[in-house]
Amino acid sequence: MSSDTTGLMLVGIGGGGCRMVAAACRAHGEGVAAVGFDTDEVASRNTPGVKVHLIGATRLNKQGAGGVHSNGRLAAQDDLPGILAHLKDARVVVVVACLGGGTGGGATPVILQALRAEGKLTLCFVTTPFAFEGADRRQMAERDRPLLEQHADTLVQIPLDELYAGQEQQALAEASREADARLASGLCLLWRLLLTPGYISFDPARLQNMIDRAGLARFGVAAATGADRSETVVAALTSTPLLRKGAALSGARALALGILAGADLRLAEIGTIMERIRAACPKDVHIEMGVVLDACFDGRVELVALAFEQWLPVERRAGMTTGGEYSVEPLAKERPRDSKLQVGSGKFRGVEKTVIKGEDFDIPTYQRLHIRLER
Ligand SMILES: Nc1nc2c(ncn2[C@@H]2O[C@H](COP(=O)(O)OP(=O)(O)OP(=O)(O)O)[C@@H](O)[C@H]2O)c(=O)[nH]1
Ligand SMILES: [Mg+2]
Repeated sequence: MSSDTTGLMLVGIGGGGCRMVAAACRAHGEGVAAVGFDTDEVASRNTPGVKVHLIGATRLNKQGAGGVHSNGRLAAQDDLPGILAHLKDARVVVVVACLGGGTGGGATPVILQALRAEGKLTLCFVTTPFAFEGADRRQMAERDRPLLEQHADTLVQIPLDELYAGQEQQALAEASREADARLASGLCLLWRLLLTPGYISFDPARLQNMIDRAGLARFGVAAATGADRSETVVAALTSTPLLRKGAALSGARALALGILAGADLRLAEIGTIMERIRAACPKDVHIEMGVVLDACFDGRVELVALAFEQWLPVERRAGMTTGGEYSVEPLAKERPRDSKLQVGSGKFRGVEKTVIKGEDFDIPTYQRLHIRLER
């Protein structure tokens, strides 16, 4: 579906990213402008709910990036014009990818960088691998993170270990279904908040303004029913593993909060929710809130929150474009790019090298850091 009326687009990259976007679309029903990109033809056919386009097909024979970061990057670079054509009507692109694989980790920074160059804003959700997936995948994810921070306007990192916290004794299939459903329903709630004309609205333009001034963020959702639902829903939100870790609310510089409820939501309940949310945040936090009333939420209250760790003053943004003299420590995404365009050799011939602070990130970590591998 096209984004031309809303300016919003949801994009999955790689196998996990596309599956999550598909799950969010299925949870929402009609009306989500969404698309996916993957290198793996078999996986791309297994995402009911979203159309997934193959990238890097000539280079990778439609077989996936095989966990190799440079394959994902090259696939995105090969097919960048086609990728951007699918996103041409969007002003704000919400990107979802799972780090640890080659496509999500390699293609996502390339696509984010190109979207920024086209003047679009990006809100990027990435999961990082489970501890049990091993050190290699974790290191790959850690390697991807600086590039994502550099190219996304707002980056939300979701460690899978935190998403699954408390579910360790559950069967893997069941736990993963539940956790994916939770993430998908979070994205779906965000979409409802943005697209349903609310009494107090939080529209795509507001989100656009927030992600333009923010950097890193955390994401959480919570639901409650019953007489004390306005108290319990805030308690549930503040104790959700994704928002509890790193004291996300108590350290937030800005907060986007959506309250989604049925027609039975009382004014006093909104008051209680906001009072408790403010109490959980620093005094000078900037809060943007929206309320959506929809019959599908009858009897319950749901909260969706994006807690921003950074919040730039508007003047600073203006100063950035006019070369202003502000002395605030630059955020990762504003730092002068010290990655340089360099031409690779061999199978990387003609392709942009990833050089950050003089280090060539195309060289495997163990070689760059001179780590001896056990055999
Ligand atoms: N929550 C969740 N995580 C997933 C899912 N599939 C994969 N992951 C995670 O995502 C990481 C990357 O896997 P994929 O998304 O399949 O990798 P990819 O981006 O397709 O890359 P290649 O397969 O190498 O082309 C894994 O290490 C897992 O941590 C999923 O369905 N749900
Ligand atoms: Mg894959």
